Amino acid sequence: MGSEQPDRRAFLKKGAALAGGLTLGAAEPAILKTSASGQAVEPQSQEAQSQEFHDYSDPEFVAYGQRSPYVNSVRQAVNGRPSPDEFGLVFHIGTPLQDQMGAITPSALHYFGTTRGSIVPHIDPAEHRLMIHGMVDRELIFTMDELKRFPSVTRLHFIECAGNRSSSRHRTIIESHGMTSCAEWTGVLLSTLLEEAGVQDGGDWIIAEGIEEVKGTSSLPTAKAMEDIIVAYAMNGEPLRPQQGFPLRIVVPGFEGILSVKWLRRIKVVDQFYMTYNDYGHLRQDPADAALSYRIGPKSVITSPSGGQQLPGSGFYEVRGLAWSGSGAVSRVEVSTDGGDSWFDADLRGTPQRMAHTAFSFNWTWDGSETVLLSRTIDEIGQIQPTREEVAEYWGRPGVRGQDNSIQPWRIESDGSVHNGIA
Ligand SMILES: Nc1nc2c(c(=O)[nH]1)N[C@H]1C(S)=C(S)[C@@H](COP(=O)(O)O)O[C@H]1N2
Ligand SMILES: [Mo]
Repeated sequence: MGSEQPDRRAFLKKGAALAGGLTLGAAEPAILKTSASGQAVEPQSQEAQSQEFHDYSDPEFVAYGQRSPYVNSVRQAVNGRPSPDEFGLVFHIGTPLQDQMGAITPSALHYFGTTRGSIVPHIDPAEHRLMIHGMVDRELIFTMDELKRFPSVTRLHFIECAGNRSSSRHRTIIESHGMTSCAEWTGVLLSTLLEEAGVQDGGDWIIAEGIEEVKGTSSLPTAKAMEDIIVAYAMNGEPLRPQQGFPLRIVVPGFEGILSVKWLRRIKVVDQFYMTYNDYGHLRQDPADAALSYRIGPKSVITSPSGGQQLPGSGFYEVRGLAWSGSGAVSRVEVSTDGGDSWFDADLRGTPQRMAHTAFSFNWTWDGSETVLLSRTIDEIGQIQPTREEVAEYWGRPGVRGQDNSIQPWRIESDGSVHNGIA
């Protein structure tokens, strides 16, 4: 190792010089000095700054990688109120979207949504079973190993809580949009398992059940199950995280997050929609239009600059954001840097995937005067992300009922501070 050290030192010095060069005129280092809540991030201790190498004696160093102590982006409890049960825990924990680069949310930063507070069942995968029963020719019970023997798929999909909404009270993007994340999910298509079981005539709905005391249970149309629901055991290249449903969950692409049942233990094929705990207040009972109310509308948000950040001064900025739709792939994203008077196409990163976050960017030179930044998504079936006014008109009253996929305004003041632009 001794012979390696001089090389590494030389490299680190070069790296430092490069980073120093980039800070001139670039917005990012200054922006990153504030956390999502707008509070200054604690400066590194002298000791941490002088340490050039990590502690090689720590077995974790070899066993599992950790992020740099200088990287301190964290999730945050959103949605305020605790669960109304004996646990009294937080409902949802939001992703720090303001720091995200690209479409994939790191697993450790994936938002965490629960229906009754942040309890996480401890499940031994060797003991775990998935049962498929009800209106099927063959009732089946699978072990995790058996599930992994089926042909699998790996797909990028976002999950978004239907409660993800913006209001004038929200100061940061974690509060307004943090209840959506995007991961690469691996698992068996539910259609594969249902074909194995043989769905009987009239088995038009399924009920998916999770393992915890208050069951995370959802009704879903069998047609959606046959289309693209994944029974997932892995995310971002490794087993699911416990908070994301270890060892097994469904991912229901494009539908409200509450339907992506975690800690999955049972799927029952049934003849009709059943009102479950999860479904209450979320779905319409009329099967003819119920499925429509499941889908997340075309949506986007500028992640940087966003509320609580601070621009160091006028000049060049790369405006960055995420766009998605519950009805397919994003086909276009438009950005306005003048409060909506003019709109320009943003650059999309990579090939947009269906029901997945797509990263976008837009080159912008800020003249230093107060302005409002906006973005809007147009999806593959031609849907356009609405303004807040359009959404309010739809609901026939101010504010947003139901899902909120409205355009998020970020107001830049002449001092460079960035604020929620909702009046
Ligand atoms: N079993 C079970 N599944 C569940 C929940 C739950 O509490 N229990 N919460 C739901 C809600 S409200 C959301 S928004 C998504 C969040 O998924 P995530 O925590 O992986 O982001 O999971 C859904 N699936
Ligand atoms: Mo949720």
